[in-house]
Amino acid sequence: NFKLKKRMITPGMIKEILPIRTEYSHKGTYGHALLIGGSKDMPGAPTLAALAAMRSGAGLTTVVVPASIHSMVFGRVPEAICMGLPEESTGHFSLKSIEQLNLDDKKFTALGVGPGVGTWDRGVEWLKLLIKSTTKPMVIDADGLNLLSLDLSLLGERNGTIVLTPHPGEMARLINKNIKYVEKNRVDVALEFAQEHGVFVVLKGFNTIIATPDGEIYINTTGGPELAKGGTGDVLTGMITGFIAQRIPVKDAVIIAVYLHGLAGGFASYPSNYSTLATEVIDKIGKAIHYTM
Ligand code: B4P
Ligand code: MG
Repeated sequence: NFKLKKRMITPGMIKEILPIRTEYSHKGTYGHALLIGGSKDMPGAPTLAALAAMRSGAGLTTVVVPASIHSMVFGRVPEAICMGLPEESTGHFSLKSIEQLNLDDKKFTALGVGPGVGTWDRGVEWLKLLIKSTTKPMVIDADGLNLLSLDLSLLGERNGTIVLTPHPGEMARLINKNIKYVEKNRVDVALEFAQEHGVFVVLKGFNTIIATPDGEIYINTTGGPELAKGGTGDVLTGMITGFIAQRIPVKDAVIIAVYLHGLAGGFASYPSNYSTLATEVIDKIGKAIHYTM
C-alpha cells in the first residue's frame, strides 16, 4: 500500500500532543476514568489499571469489580472510587452488574474493560450489554479481548470509539490465526483489523504497533524486556484509559500512553530488567511524563 503512512513515535511528537496543565483547573477538568475488571482469582489486574489511570492524570478514577473482591481492591487504591457489583457463583460479573452500573447517567469520560475479568459462560453476553450501554470511548484488553474473539460482531454494537490492546496471543485469537503469523505480519495484521472493524488497534510487544481506523500506523520506540512480566499490560490499559479520560483526542492519548509506558518501564528497569514489577512501572509514570514535557 503506497499510501501507507507509517511513523515512529518520537519524544518530539509526545511533547507536541501532551497538554500542559493550567493553573485554573480542578479534578473535573481532567475527566473521570472507569476501569471495569477483576474476578475471584484476579483482583490485582483492575487494581493495577486503576493506579495507572490515576498516575496518568485522570481527575477521578472509579474501579468496578465483582462484589467479593471489592475490599481487596479498595485496600490497594484508596484514592479511587471502588464499586462492588453483582457476580455469578463463579466470581465473575453477572449480567445484572451492567444494569446496576447504569452508564447512561454517569459522568465517566473513558472506560477500560477487561483486566482480570476472566472468561465465563455468559461473558460474551455481558460484554455485549456493556458495549451497547455507553457512547464513551472504551479500551478493551485481556479477557475482554478473549470474550470479543468469540463473537467479533459485538464490535458492530458500539456507539463510541473502541481501542483494542492485544498482545500477539490475543491478536491471533481475534483473527483466528497463529501467533507466528501475527508476529510475521505485525503491521498488516493490526492495520487490516483496525480498518475492517473501525477501531484502534494497539498490537503489543517490542515496537508496539498502533493502527488507526483511518489507516495510519505509529510504531513505538520505548520499552524492553523489563516489561515482559505479568501485570504490565494492565498498567498500559489504565494509562490509555487515563489519558483518554482527560479528553485528549483518542489517537493522541493512545500514542502518549504507549510511549510513556515504555519509558516508565525503562526507568523502572534499574538496576536490573530481570526484577521490574508492574507496580514499579506505575511509580515511574510521573518521571516519564516529566522527562518528556
Ligand atoms: P497472557 O497470559 O494473556 O498474559 P497477560 O495476562 O495479558 O499479561 P500482561 O497483561 O501482563 O501482559 P501483556 O502481554 O498484555 O498471555 C501471555 C501469552 O501471550 C504468552 O505466553 C505468549 O503466548 C503470548 N504473547 C504475549 N506477548 C507476546 C509476544 N510479544 N510475542 C509472542 N507471543 C506473545 O502486556 C505486556 C506489555 O509489556 C505490553 O505493553 C508489551 O508491549 C510490553 N512488553 C513486553 N515485552 C516487551 C519487550 N520485549 N519490549 C517492549 N515491550 C514489551
Ligand atoms: Mg494483558
